[in-house]
Amino acid sequence: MMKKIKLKMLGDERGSMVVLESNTSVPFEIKRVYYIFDTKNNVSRGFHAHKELRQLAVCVSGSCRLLLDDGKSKKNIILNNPSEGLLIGNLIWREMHDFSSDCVLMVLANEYYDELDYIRDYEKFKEIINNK
Ligand code: T46
Repeated sequence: MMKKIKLKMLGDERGSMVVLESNTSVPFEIKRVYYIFDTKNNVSRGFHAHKELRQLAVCVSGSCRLLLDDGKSKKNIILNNPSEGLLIGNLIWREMHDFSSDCVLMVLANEYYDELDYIRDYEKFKEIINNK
C-alpha cells in the first residue's frame, strides 16, 4: 500500500503549522521518527523494502522523488509539500532520488528500528511478492 495523504494545515497570520498524532492524522501508533537531510549531490538512498514496517514520509523542506514498487508496478512520487504525507506500507520497494540541497525528509514509523525487517535484495523482494 502506498498513498499520498493531505495533512491538516493549522495556519494563521503568523504562518503555518502541521500536527501529526498517532492514530488520527497518522494511521498508526508512532514509535520512531527520523529525518534525512544534507543529502549530498546526486546521492540516492533506500533500495530496500520492509517485511512489516509501515511509515509516513513528509518532506518538511525542499523536495525529493520516491520510486515505489509493489512488485507489480512502479510509481514515481515527488514530495515537495510539508502538508502532504506519503504512506508506505510493508512490502514496498523504495528508492529515494533527486534530493534538493535543502531537503529534509522526515519519516514516522510504527516500529522501532530492526535490521531484520529489511529486505535489501531486489530479487529476494520479488520472490517474497510472488509467493504471497
Ligand atoms: C526507509 C527509508 C525511507 C538506525 O540505526 N536506526 C534507524 O532508525 C534507521 C532509519 C537507520 N539506522 C541505521 C541503519 C544504517 O546503518 O542508519 C544507517 C542508514 O540507514 P539506511 O541505509 O537504511 O537509510 P536509508 O535512507 O536507505 O533508508 C531509510 C530507512 O532506513 C528505511 O526504513 O524506509 O529511509
